Amino acid sequence: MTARAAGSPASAERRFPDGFHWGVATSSYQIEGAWDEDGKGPSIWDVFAHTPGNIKGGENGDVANDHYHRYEEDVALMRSIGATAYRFSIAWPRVLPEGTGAPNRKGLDFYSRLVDALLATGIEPFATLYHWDLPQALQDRHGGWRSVETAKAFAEYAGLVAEKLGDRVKHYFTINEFRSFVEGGYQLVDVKVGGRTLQLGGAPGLRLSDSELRQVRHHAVLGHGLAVQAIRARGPAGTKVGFAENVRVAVPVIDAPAYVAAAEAATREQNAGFITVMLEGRYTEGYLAEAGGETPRFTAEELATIASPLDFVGINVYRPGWYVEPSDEPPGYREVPISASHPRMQSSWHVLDPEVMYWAPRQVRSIWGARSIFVTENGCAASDAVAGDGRVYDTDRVMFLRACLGQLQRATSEGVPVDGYFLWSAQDNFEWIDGYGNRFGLIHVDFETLERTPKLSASWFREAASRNAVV
Ligand code: PNW
Repeated sequence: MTARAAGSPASAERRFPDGFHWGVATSSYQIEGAWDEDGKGPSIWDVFAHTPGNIKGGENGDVANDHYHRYEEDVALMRSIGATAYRFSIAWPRVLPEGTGAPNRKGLDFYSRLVDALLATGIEPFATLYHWDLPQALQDRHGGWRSVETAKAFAEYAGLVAEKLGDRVKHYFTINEFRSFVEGGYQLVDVKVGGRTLQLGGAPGLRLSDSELRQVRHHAVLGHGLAVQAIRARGPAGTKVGFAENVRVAVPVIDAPAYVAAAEAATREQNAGFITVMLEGRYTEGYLAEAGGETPRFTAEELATIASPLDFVGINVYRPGWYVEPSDEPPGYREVPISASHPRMQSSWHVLDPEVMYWAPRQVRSIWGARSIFVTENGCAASDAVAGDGRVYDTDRVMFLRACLGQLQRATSEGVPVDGYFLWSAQDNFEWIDGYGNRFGLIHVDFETLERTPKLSASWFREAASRNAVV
């Protein structure tokens, strides 16, 4: 037995593979501000947030973190907390104010300067092309993703960005969370909480039928496929592309073969309109049977486009989709209800189970044979506040990250090909309809003064990134 010096790391360090990316993530509308500066056109989120009653406290992203003007400070902060990669999104209406047509040079310049600042400090840029802020012009002209015209416009825009930034940005995610913006934006739901009715969802705030919704989903995945082709056609050779989807993962209640198989079948079916069709090029029989023939309307050629080959699969992983057990009845699995006392994190939807971070990438490989996977988001909201000594003690987030990354490391140690992890989020920011109350950042932001303060979790992240291990 060899003795260890007191305080030195355990010899059996839970390390990640060499070259693993330690990233942080944000999105344009949630941090940039400058909503109508330098020729930017309005997005559906500008319009939605400016409509009274849509956002908690009447808040909006007009200023947000003012990242548009403070990006240099923010890049330096990311560096100081040990990030080696940064996933940011590009605001489509900043680049193309009308959605199509003549590019806005000042908008493109902003992203060009951001990318230069990242590369100068040794942070690899990963750009998301659509994180929900559709140009309002396309909503007005075509009804947004209700029309195939928006899918075609998206490909135009994606190709343009790959052409302009492709000399420096080598990794693109087409669309962030198809499920969230389609289900939330095109089919608002009412939830009764304590006698009050809350609207859950987001821009553009429509209430379509299930049948119409299936067509919107189809246009979204088609837009992804067309964008992949446009990026390959117009970006430099070697440009890499994938999507970033909030995969709904069925977690087996028991780690036994019949449960694991039931969970895989459930995950494949429950993602039929999104990941499954993008990776398989077909809608499942279950999905089409449920649809009853009316929608989605599609051609074989469209399915081939939707399933254009990808370089990696990006998954946002926050919570278990649901728990399942095997069943003798079709479809061979049964959902197990989540108990009322199940632990949660601060967001109303955030059921806690770190093991989903093991099952999600494992299933993406076992169901679809993915050869490169990125966790494009993971994190939690917490009731962070600056203490009297000026520090932010987010012990719950430290616990959450250690547990989740422990499960991710378990997956990589079994050979699941995960090439990087992006923590949501680099900074506290505008959390959609929840406004600024739900803080997800490693860096605290005072939304009065816009002062940034790294939290305890940022120290944890820096240590983990520098050791490439769970700490
Ligand atoms: C993601 N859920 O949304 C988005 O990509 C981010 O913009 C957002 O700020 C972040 O996660 C935190 O909410 C989600 O219900 C929305 O499990 C809903 C869920 C997960 C993520």
